[in-house]
Amino acid sequence: MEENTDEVMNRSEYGGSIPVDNVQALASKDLKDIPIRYIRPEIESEEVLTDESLQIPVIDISKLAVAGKPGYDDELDKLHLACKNWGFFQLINHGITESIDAMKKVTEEFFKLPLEEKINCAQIPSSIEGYGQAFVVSEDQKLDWGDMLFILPLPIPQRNMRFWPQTPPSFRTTLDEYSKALQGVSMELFKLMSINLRIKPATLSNMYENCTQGIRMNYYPPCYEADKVLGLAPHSDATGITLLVQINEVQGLQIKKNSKWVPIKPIPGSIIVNIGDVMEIMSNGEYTSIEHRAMVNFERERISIAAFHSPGVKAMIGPLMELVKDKTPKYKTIDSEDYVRLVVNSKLDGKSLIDHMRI
Ligand SMILES: O=C(O)CCC(=O)C(=O)O
Repeated sequence: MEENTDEVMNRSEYGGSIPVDNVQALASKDLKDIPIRYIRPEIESEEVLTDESLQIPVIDISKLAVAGKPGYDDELDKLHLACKNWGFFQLINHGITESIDAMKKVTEEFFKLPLEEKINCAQIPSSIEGYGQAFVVSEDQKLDWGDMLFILPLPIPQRNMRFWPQTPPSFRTTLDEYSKALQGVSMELFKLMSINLRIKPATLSNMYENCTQGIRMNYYPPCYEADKVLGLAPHSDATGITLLVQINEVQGLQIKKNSKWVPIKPIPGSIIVNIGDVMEIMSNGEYTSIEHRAMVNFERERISIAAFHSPGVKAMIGPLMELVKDKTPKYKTIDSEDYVRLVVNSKLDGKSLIDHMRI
């Protein structure tokens, strides 16, 4: 697990987040009132669907292992429709249960550590990695009811080990293993998406082979005003695809469908996959990134682990040439570094980032 300090310095030029209070510590105090910066009056007027029959598609990736086998074509179609119409699906039979379980365990242990230990991995000015909060870009911005540990495990030569916890002792090897396992699953998904988008399989795999992978471990403490705060503000992911798992059965993820919030019920052991803005842009809008948010529980903590996969730093972010040969591009093309700068310096705000890219 080596690191290359030159590259790490380049990464830290992207900018960071303004430091704010640790929410886990705040929540452990006997608060009389939740500070106003966490209160989101808009939540009250937004409709949340309670009809549990509306759920994201479930994709069984074991049916997609060998082309032509019974069930293959149907599952491939299902995947295409999930990417087009939902931008979200649950992936089952992915074969990496052991890595996920191990990662869940060390993440839970990390957040249980006293604050003095966790801040050994704290964010530093101008860096997007570390323990703290992300996307705080102004002093009067509303804040999320949650803390996070964000690490960029890939590409390996650019790892910055100062942000990798040393407690619990197996954290680093577990994250290393988890990162590889998830990269494997995402490459499989890119291969299948290439078939569905009718582009050369090498187009996406070349772009994502040396991908930038960010893993964000989100900790949402319980809140006695859980109906007035947000664990994570509404946003679409700025990246290619995201693979998300949650540690316990406490629900919190909601996605926006037809202007209403739909609570997601994760299937135990599944991975929730979503299309990010980069994939929407590259597919010239054929696939859609979807706004989602994380709610907080009144009594119980919630922990989720999101793994974001973006093309390598040399890639251009724009519609794939193969898809706009005979069509008008709907999005601009910019280089990866400018795109990352745009992401890091924006607050989470629905799909506003992709609006900057729309032509
Ligand atoms: O906690 C969740 O379920 C959502 C996490 C998420 O959207 C993110 O980390 O970007």
